[in-house]
Amino acid sequence: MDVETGNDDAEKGRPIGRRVFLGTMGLGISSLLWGDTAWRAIGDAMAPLVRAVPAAVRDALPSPADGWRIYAVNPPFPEFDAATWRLTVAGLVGEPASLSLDELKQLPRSEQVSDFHCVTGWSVPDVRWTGVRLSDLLARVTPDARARALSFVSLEEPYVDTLTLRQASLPDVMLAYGMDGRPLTREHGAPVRVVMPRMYGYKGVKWLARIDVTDVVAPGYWEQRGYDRDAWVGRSNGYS
Ligand SMILES: Nc1nc2c(c(=O)[nH]1)N[C@H]1C(S)=C(S)[C@@H](COP(=O)(O)O)O[C@H]1N2
Ligand SMILES: [Mo]
Repeated sequence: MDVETGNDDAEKGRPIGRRVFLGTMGLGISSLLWGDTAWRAIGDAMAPLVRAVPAAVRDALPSPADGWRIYAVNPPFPEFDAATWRLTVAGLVGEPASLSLDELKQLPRSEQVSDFHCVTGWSVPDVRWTGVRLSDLLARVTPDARARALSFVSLEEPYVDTLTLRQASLPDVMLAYGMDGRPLTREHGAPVRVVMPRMYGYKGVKWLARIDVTDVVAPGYWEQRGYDRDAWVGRSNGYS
């Protein structure tokens, strides 16, 4: 296993030649290599999402000045109710869990500053995330020997995405309940979203409801539509 990326042989999504080639080019140049056509095609693929947001919701969006674009596949955004919300962790684990937000916050608190990149080309630098390292949560549920992947299921159906167990165990993978010093807002996925800074934003499931621990990697929402499963920033182009 390559510790820096979490890859191992079984998890390589692409021929090694291309991966190494793009990997050495870095984000800026590999973006150029995409060329206009590929870039536009990806932009167009996500444009309907933005148009699908009802006017009332769109008006509530934060100013574009902060760099974020708010995405949802099935607006309006799910409503978070602290009295009923639970994060369920189930599947191939020794100890399934069902945690309230307060219980989740009792797990070791972690904070990091990282850049956020959407595969369509926009980024937000220096986002300060507060939450729980996924590895700390996994330690609590103890995945069993067959466990290989995690499916992150959103309250917003049918949004889902996955990480392999190795990827999920990288130290900067978090479940975030705070952003830039404030509780995570509804449009950004309250109460909790997945944060995987080394991969494109579509891996970061908002309005998280459940984590299924599985023995196979089930394709996520955008992966079912042709985007790379291993969405390493600068080393995946969004197409498989
Ligand atoms: N539930 C859900 N999570 C989601 C998405 C979505 O449409 N629904 N979009 C993803 C994509 S493609 C990106 S780039 C980020 C955008 O985060 P933001 O809406 O907080 O800006 O959310 C990710 N998580
Ligand atoms: Mo995205």
